Amino acid sequence: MKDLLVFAPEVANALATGAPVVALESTIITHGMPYPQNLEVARKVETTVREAGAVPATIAIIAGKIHIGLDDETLESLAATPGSEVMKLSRADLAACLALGRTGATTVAATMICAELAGIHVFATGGIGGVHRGAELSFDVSADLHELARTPVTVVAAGAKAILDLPKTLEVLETLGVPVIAVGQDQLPAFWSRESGLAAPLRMDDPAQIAASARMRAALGLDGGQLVVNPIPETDEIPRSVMIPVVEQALAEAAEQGIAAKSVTPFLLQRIFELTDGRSLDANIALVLNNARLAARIATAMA
Ligand code: PSU
Repeated sequence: MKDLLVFAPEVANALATGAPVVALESTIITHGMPYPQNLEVARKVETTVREAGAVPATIAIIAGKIHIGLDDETLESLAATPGSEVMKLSRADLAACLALGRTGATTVAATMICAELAGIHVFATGGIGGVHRGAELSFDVSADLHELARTPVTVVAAGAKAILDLPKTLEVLETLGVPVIAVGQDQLPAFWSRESGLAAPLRMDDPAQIAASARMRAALGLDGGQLVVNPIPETDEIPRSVMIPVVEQALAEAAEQGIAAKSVTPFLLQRIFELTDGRSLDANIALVLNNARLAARIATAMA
C-alpha cells in the first residue's frame, strides 16, 4: 500500500501533524469542464482551500499510482489531456487502472476511496452523481451513492446535479443510510440553483456540528460518510425556472443520440454549457469554490 500512494510533501506534512486537509477530485477537471478553464479552476480551488486554512489534496491516478496532492506540472498535463484519453474511475475500475499502470481521473466514489486510504476525512466537489431520470428503465444510478453508504468521508457538494432525478436520489440516499445535511437553508440545493423544491433531510449551519456528527457515526460504528449540501451563493446562481427548460432540452438530445453510461454526465454538462452561453460553467466554478471554503472549515473543526 505504501508504494501505491504518492503524497505531495505539503499533504504528507499536514497529515503527520494533524493539520486540516481537504481532498479534491479530478474527474471535474478531465470530464467536467473544458480546457483551459478546468486548469484555472483546479488551481483556484486549491488556493481557496489554503486561504481558508486547510491543505488541498487533489487526487488522481497517474501511471498506476494514487497521487494525493498533485504538483503543478502534473495538474497541467492532466487538465490538457482530452477526457476521452483519461479513464473516468469509480469503485469498479480503480484497481484495474492501478494494476495496468494507467492514468485516470477519480470521480466522487473513487476520490472517497483514495481519501480514506490516505487518512483524509473531508472532500469538496461540485455535485455528486445520483439517480438518472428514467432509472426505472435504465438502472443508471451513480456509484457515488453506494460509496457514500460505505466509506467514511464527509463530502461537500452543491447538491446533486439538476440533470438527475432528485427525489429518487434522495430516496436512495435514505435507503442507504446516508445523512444529507443542508447548510444555511432547509431545501436541498440543485447545483446551479439554490432551490430544488425538496426539503433536505437534515440541516446544520455550523461546521462544528457537521464534524461532531461524523465523530458520532464513527462512535456508533456506522459505515459510510455524510453528504453536506451547500447552496451556490445567491449572486452566482441560475434560477431553477431558467435551468428547467435547458436541462429538459439537453436530456432530450442525450436520449435522441443514445448517450449512455459514463458519457451521460459529461455530455449533459457540455450541452448545458452551450445552451446557457457559458453561464452554467461560471455557476459551476462559483459553487465549487464555495464548497472548498466550507470543506476547509469542516476539516478544521475535525482536526
Ligand atoms: N462535480 C462537478 N462536475 C463533475 C463532477 C462533479 O461539478 O463533472 C463529476 C464527479 O466526479 C462525479 C461524476 O462523481 O461527475 C458523476 O458521474 P456519473 O453521473 O457518471 O456517476
